[in-house]
Parts: sequence; C-alpha cells; structure tokens
Amino acid sequence: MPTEIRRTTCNRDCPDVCGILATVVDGRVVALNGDPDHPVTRGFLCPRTARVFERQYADDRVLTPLVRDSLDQEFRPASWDEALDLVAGRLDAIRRQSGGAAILHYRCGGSLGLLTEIPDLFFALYGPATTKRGDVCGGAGDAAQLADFGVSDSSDLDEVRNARTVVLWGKNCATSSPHTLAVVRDARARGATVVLIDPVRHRTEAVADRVIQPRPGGDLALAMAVAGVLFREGLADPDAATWCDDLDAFRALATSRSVADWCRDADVAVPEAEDLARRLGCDRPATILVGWGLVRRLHGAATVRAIDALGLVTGNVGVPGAGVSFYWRRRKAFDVSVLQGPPAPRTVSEPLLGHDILAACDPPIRAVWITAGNPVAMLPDSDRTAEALRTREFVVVADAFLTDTARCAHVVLPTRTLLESDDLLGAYGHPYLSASVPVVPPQGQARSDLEIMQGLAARLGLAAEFAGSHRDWKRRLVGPRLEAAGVTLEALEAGAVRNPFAPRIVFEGRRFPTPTGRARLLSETPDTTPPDDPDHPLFLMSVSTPLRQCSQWSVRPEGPAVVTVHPDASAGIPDGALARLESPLAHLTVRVRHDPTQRRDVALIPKGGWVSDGQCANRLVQARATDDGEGAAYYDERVRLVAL
Ligand SMILES: Nc1nc2c(c(=O)[nH]1)N[C@H]1C(S)=C(S)[C@@H](COP(=O)(O)OP(=O)(O)OC[C@H]3O[C@@H](n4cnc5c(=O)[nH]c(N)nc54)[C@H](O)[C@@H]3O)O[C@H]1N2
Ligand SMILES: Nc1nc2c(c(=O)[nH]1)N[C@H]1C(S)=C(S)[C@@H](COP(=O)(O)OP(=O)(O)OC[C@H]3O[C@@H](n4cnc5c(=O)[nH]c(N)nc54)[C@H](O)[C@@H]3O)O[C@H]1N2
Ligand code: SF4
Ligand SMILES: [Mo]
Repeated sequence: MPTEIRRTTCNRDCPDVCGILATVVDGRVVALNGDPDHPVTRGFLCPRTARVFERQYADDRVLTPLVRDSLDQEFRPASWDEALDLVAGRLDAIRRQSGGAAILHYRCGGSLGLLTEIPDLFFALYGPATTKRGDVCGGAGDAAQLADFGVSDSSDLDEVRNARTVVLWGKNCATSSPHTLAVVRDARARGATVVLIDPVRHRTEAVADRVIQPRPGGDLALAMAVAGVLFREGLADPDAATWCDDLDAFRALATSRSVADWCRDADVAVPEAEDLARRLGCDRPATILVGWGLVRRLHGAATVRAIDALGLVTGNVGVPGAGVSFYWRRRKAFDVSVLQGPPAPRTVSEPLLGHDILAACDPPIRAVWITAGNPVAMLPDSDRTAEALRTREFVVVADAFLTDTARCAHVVLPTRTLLESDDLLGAYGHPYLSASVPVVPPQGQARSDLEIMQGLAARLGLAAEFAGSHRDWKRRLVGPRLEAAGVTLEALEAGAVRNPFAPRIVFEGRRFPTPTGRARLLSETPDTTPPDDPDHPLFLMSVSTPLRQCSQWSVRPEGPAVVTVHPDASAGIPDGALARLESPLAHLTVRVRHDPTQRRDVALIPKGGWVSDGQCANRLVQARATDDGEGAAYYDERVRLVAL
C-alpha cells in the first residue's frame, strides 16, 4: 500500500492556523498530525481537527448538488449543470425585477481561506447585492481596540515568552487555542505569573497561578477596581500622559467609586484586584491576552476599552513582552484588493440577521446565498433566523453537510472540506502565513467556492472576471508586495512563512495610528450591573468544547445537550437527570451536570449544537447587538432550569 505524507494548513476559524501532515494510504486520509516544523504548531493538532478526516468520509456528507422546488419537498440530487442553470435563472429574474439589493449574500467563518471570499466579489460585481455588517465573533473587541489604539493588532505571539505577568482575560486556550496555551506554558516555565480571569472554571486553569472568577460581565467593574488601585498606590506609569489621551478623565472615572465598590459590582474580593494591579504595575512587562468570549456581551466593547486602559496606564504597551492582545491582523500581508468589488447598496446586521431579513423592504430580500456559514445554528434567535430563510423565495447554501441552515434551502451546493481546500491563510493568533493544498481530491462532486462562482459567473456574464485556477488566484493574492519581500506562492506551499510586514512589537515607541499619535483612554462607562431577574437566575454561557468547531463536530454529540451548573443552582434537579432549560424566548430539554467549582449564576452549554439534534443554545438567545462593533450579546441571556 503506498503511504504518503502530505502537507496542508488547517483552515478553521481558529487563532492557531496549524500546519498539518496528512497520512494518505491508497488515496485515503488515515491520520492527521501537527507539522513539527511549523513554529507554532510544533507537532500537534487539537482533537477536533485530528479527527476531522472521519467527517471527510462520513455518510451524511453532501456529495452532489441537491435541489427542490419548495421546502415541503425532499431534496433530489441534481447535476451541477442543472443546479447552476436553476440558480442562475432564479437569481437573474429576481435581480431584473427588484435589483441586486433583493439578493442577500451572507458569509461567516466556516473556513478562513481567503478564496472563501470569492462569493463576496461575485455578489458585489453581479448585484451589487445586500451583505451583512457587524461581526458576531469579535466585532465588539475590534471596535474597542480601533477606538483606543487606532487599529486592533498584536505583537508577535513569541513576545508572550518575555512577559513576567501573563493575564488570560476570558480566554480558554486549552480548548480554543491550544498552541497559544503552549506559549503561555513556556512563559510560566521562564518565571512568569499567569492570572486567569473567567466567570467559568475550565481546563486552562492548569497553567494559572491565580484564578479570578468575577460575575459574568463583571470585568469592566473589575478593570475599574484595578485602575483605582493603580492610581491610589502610584503604580500608573508616571509618563503615561505622553502616550495616552484623556488620562485625567480616565483617572476621574476610575476613582469616582471606591475600589471596594467596584469590586462588589464585579463580585471579586478587594485583595484580588489589588494583586492584579500590583502585578500589572510592578511585575512588568505584562501581556494581557483578551479572549473573544468576553466581548460577546452587551457591554463587550466598553469592557475591552477598560482592559486596554489598564495596559496603557501601566506602560505595558509598545515594549517587548507587553501588550493587550486581542487580534492579529492576518490579512494585511496579502493583496486582498483583488477580492474587492463595489460597495453594497444595503447591509443587514449580523446579530439581528433574522429580524433584518424579515423587516427589509424596498426592495424586500427575495433570495439569500449562504457561504461557509450556519446562521440558523450559530446566530442568536435560531427560530427567527430559520423563519426568515424559510419565507424567502429562493435560498442557496454552499456547504458540505445538511446543516440546520441547509435544511432551509432550495438548493444545496456541495463544497470542499479542509482536506480538499486549495487556498491561502493568515492567522489571527500568530504572524505566520501559509497555504492549504488538497491532500486528497474532492470527494464526489464537491467544488470549491471559487469553482462554484466560476460556474455561476459563466452563466451570468462574468466569466472573464473569475477566470483562473486556484493557483492563479492564490498567486494574485500573494501579490507583488509579498513577492518583493521574498514570499512566493511556492514558499508558502512548502510551509508557513512569517508575515514580513508584521511588526515584532506593535506600537513600538508607544506611537499609535490615531489622529494625535497617542492612544485613547475611555472616559465614561455604562452601568454594567445586570437587572435583577429572579425568574431567570442563570447566565447562559454557550462556550467552546474540545471536539467541536462552532457547529462543525468531529464526533457526533448524542442525546440532549449537557448543561453544567453548580449543585445549588440546579433547582433541585439531580446530577444526570433531564430537565427543561428555559429562556424568555424558548426552551430545550437538557441533561443536568453538577459542578461545584462553577459560580451559582451560570449555566454552561456547548456552543454549536444543532436545532435538528435538539441541542441548539441559540434557540434560547435573544438577538441583541453589543455596545459597539455589532457583535452578538450571546452570553447575556438569562435562563432557568425546570424539573420535567
Ligand atoms: N474547540 C473549539 N475551539 C474553538 C472554537 C470552537 O468552537 N471550539 N471556536 C473558534 C472561534 S470561532 C473563536 S472566535 C475562537 C475563540 O473562541 P471562544 O470560544 O470565544 O474562546 P475564548 O476566547 O477562549 O472565550 C471563551 C471564554 O470566554 C469566557 N467568558 C465569557 N463571558 C465572560 C465574561 O463576562 N468575562 C470573562 N472574563 N470571561 C468570559 C468564557 O467563560 C470562556 O471561557 O476560538 C476558536 N476555537
Ligand atoms: N451561542 C453561541 N453562538 C455563537 C458563538 C458562541 O460562543 N455562542 N460563537 C460565535 C462565533 S465566535 C462564530 S465565529 C460564529 C461561527 O458561525 P459559523 O461560521 O456559521 O459556524 P461554523 O460551524 O464554523 O461554519 C459554518 C459552516 O461552514 C461550512 N464550511 C466549512 N468550510 C467551508 C468552505 O470552504 N466553503 C463553504 N461554502 N462552507 C464551508 C461548514 O461545513 C459549516 O457548516 O458562531 C457564533 N455563534
Ligand atoms: S482548529 Fe485550530 S488548533 Fe485545531 S488544528 Fe486547526 S488551527 Fe490547529
Ligand atoms: Mo469566532
């Protein structure tokens, strides 16, 4: 049996963007391992991707186009010609009658490959169609850092190794970015103190020296308490005014309440805030790694602004080993201008997608095309999102599986998986660029988003704009600037290459791309104290679990969703029993698990459950946008457990 090891890159929406070595026997992938030569992957993959080849060959994979005239019919397999003729005819009629804005193109994070954005270009040139605005993933945090620093970017991940204090603020690296965890572990081995701040107890605490467990959404108050201690004890950097605007206003804000008062609001003990302040002020350099989870709350942007301010006033920005890191700007190295078309005539809000589709008029949204997204399962208010799709005239979903969203479609177009992907990737957790290369040919009739768009473009008069092979497009995206810096497509295909334009230290010299050249400190805060809701005492935290990537699972989750609560918060329901989890919006049957380490005001449920499996947390979550950046306030939903 011929055995070959083939190299590619993981394209999942994950900060780590790993190098993969696939073992292929007789044309079939039998094992996946981390590339030992990749500087961040260092020879291991997370469990969700190590087992993804099982999904590659799963019985429920969609391997031919599927079509139906109406949603009460079953799908029937169709040839690509039949499916694309049908799609082209329907889209063209709608466009002629109502204009391009009557078509919505929605894309989310199923793959981070740059060529997954080809449909954006298609719908911009063809419509231009309606698109989404906002970002349910990290939108609030990006908006906050843009306001404070002028850009959301981070120093090289390696710099964490030079930190004396590492704060994991709302970050469960053990589950969601295991390669970042390895770097934190290295920092600790070199003497750094690691502080973890999360209302939820989880596996990442194995690397933490201190764990602070504030109330959900209590971080802004905690940050203000820490700032109060910094000013009280003279731990703020004496030169902070040279790189910060609004220092006086920030000091006035932080000292407008006592440290004890802020701590009560955050539900942390005063010594915990004092200890954190002293570490940031004295044990420098300190790096704060800000998680994405904590921004998915009503006050997510204000919270990140408060955390940014702690880094700024302690001088932990713009120097080695320091920083407030939320995002690594992955795309800036590539020539993404080749993917850009004219602006959209209209946008709908991503966190309010179902509502906005139903409300759109002049023209109404008549057709929807979905790329690399499962909005029914992953956006808030699943029932409304499903209703919005199910009441459209024509819905097309490009996906490899019959997801909750694909079940609302008239046409499902089978796409390539990550093992078949032919694309370029930058990471949002480290500064390496790389390429994905198919390790096996596409199964069945699966096509990439590029190939699908080429088929459609040929029918709608745009063939020339989309001509070219995957490698032609990859070469265009590499572009002359990267090539001039010595980064060719061939080099990327041979292994990860450090982004030559990424600064090792971001904001070096503490200069910021803002109008004044200084960073901005927040000068007012909203009241983040949640209203009393005795009927719904628990915050629903739908967080990442090791074997799932959003709604893509590696091992099928069986039975009802497991909801983890403190025994005192279980409404008397025994460990292991079934119960009803209710929000003001809907209810789910769940299995209760007791965990005495959790707070008494949280209910944990896996992120990414499907409606069709009865496991979808987002059926319970109201559609509400964050304070800035149009993220989704997923984790501010209040629920209760009721015995069956
Ligand atoms: N296994 C796995 N890995 C994943 C994903 C997955 O679905 N599964 N998803 C991927 C995606 S899409 C992304 S964006 C990234 C990030 O994926 P995320 O799932 O967002 O992971 P984290 O950033 O670690 O953030 C989650 C943490 O934020 C905490 N949190 C929530 N609210 C608060 C709060 O109010 N205060 C504080 N301090 N903490 C809070 C949660 O308790 C949780 O521990 O990871 C990716 N990695
Ligand atoms: N309750 C709750 N909801 C959340 C979150 C949460 O923490 N809690 N997290 C949010 C976050 S951080 C994110 S990023 C979103 C993610 O939301 P989504 O991006 O919608 O979720 P995924 O399940 O990653 O991917 C969607 C689909 O993309 C498909 N896909 C994969 N590769 C390709 C490809 O190359 N082409 C095409 N056409 N399709 C492909 C997959 O098969 C999958 O069905 O969910 C958000 N939803
Ligand atoms: S999902 Fe993330 S950690 Fe897992 S293999 Fe892919 S890039 Fe690496
Ligand atoms: Mo995300």
